[in-house]
Amino acid sequence: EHRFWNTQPVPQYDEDDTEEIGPIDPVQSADEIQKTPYPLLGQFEWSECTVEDPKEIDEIYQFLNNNYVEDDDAMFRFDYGRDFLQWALMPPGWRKEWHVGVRVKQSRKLVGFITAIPARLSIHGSSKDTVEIDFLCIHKKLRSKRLAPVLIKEITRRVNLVGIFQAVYTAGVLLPRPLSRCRYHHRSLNPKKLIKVGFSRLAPRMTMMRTIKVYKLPEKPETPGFRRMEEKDVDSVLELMRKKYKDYKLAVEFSKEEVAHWILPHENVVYSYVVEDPETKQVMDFCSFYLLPSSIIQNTEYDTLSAAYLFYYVVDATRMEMVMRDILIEARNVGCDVFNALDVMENTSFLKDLKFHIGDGELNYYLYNWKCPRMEPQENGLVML
Ligand code: YNC
Ligand code: MG
Repeated sequence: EHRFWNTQPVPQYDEDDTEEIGPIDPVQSADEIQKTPYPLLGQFEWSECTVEDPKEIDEIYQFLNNNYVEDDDAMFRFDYGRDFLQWALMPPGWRKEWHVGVRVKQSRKLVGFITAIPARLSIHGSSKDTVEIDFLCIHKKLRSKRLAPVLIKEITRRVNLVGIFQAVYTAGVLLPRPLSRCRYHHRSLNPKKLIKVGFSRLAPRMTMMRTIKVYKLPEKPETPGFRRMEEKDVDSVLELMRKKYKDYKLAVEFSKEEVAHWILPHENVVYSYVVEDPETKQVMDFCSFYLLPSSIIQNTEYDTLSAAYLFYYVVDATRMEMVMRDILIEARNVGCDVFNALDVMENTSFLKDLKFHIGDGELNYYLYNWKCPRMEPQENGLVML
């Protein structure tokens, strides 16, 4: 029943789980790869987006703000900001030809979008140059016309042209075939607002006052040596990540430039902290979250839900709960209503004690053109935006 995905180099549902690791389709030589873009229906054309241009990023922002991912009940829609999108789409090694738009020829209106960024991954212990695919979106009025497969084939062609044949992507929908199936967990920071907008419900036999008390957090972080990450910490964070992330079956292998890009604090986008040994001043731990609000689709009182998402971290097990409580505090202090975390990495070791509740949102991880054994969420060290 997957007219498109059944034709693609991905494991199919009826295939046995494999112990084998490797590509599904053989590597193609440069002259085997089609040089011209896939054809689009007459009224549409391909358009490379200039994301560093304030006008174009605003256009992409508006397009995604109106058409991108919603929850199943259509109550909330992701509201990736302009600064966030520029950060997400321009990491070291980014390429303009991988910011693919579809426009209506006559009006120049943006109606489709898909992106790739380069990422070196470690998959079951071996390194691989891949891309991360994200922000696939088609205008609401053009849905179910089989346009998505054309966008996917076109980005694949553009990535293949530079000699990359594997990709990683995540989606809420179930497709052939997830490498790992993860779940979101949510920690209320502003329970009153979350209840008012229908994100959460008052538990049976609980009053609003008691609920607020349950989720109350200290005023400021309490781990000795906890502070914001600075430029001088990049080498230490890189070192911590290199040691830790090789233990996961799926992880990014960041360069120093990538640590600086992805982890250094960036107002309204990404927030990162280190724990410094109070005596030696050595960086012992780091942790980070990114900010991704959602539009509240129909509420007269509020139009935005402010959410933090747990991003990368390396924290010694003995300090895990304390450091994670501290970043909840930081997120609350920058105005977040809720803190979200997947069940990946070591997250399940603190989710319960820190009063996270399991959500109904699922996040499936997929690899394109790579067969390998499936993995449990806690074996997964990759966080996508
Ligand atoms: C999805 N999210 O199953 P079959 S996540 C992949 N990812 O194909 P049509 C998807 N495929 O089942 P529509 C998908 N959603 O018949 C649907 N599909 O084989 C498949 N929503 O196409 C679907 N953004 O054009 C079906 O559907 C085929 O008009 C149907 O368009 C889909 O960014 C979509 O959720 C999602 O904007 C664009 O609904 C549209 O409905 C929409 O008739 C709201 O499409 C926003 C939204 C998706 C967020 C994301 C990751 C995308 C990964 C794409 C796959 C990348 C593969 C690797 C490529 C590089 C390889 C190298 C090297
Ligand atoms: Mg379509």
